[in-house]
Amino acid sequence: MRGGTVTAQVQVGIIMGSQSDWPTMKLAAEILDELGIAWEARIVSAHRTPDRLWSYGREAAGRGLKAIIAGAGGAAHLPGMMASKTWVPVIGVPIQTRALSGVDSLYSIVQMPRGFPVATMAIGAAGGANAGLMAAGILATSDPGIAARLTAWREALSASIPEVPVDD
Ligand code: RP5
Repeated sequence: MRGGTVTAQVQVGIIMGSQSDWPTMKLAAEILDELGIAWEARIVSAHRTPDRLWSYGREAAGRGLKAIIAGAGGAAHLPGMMASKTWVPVIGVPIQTRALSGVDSLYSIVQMPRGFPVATMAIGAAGGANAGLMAAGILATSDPGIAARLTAWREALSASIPEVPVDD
């Protein structure tokens, strides 16, 4: 089974509808690794493995997960269905698709009815990375160590941005 720091209590679940989503979803995992947050990754498809989705959602809170990052493309029902099964915050990542460039994924994830929210990120790579940062921010509210590492990460990013543009 794919996971980050195997000795630590997993705090973030990264789920996706297909193996083909992993290149986007692993961008979230890389951020979590940088911030020292233990994660696990699972393929959990709303359409192809609905029973897996149901049991993952039913067990999420009891297993100690503090956030679930859910990525899917096309008819992307996974994040919303997961939000219907658990109160653990669900962060949705719209996968960039070939047919409709991910607008289909975005619209499938973002328009949740009142009562079952999904925190929806940008389409594609930026959304994958930002999902990791969003999960870290949720954990940082109750973990000073993560808060300190996230603050340092953000400061390093700001410091890396040049003030003056140069020719390519
Ligand atoms: C969705 O269908 C997955 O999340 C994926 O983005 C998309 C295509 O899946 P594959 O046909 O590549 O397995 O369920």
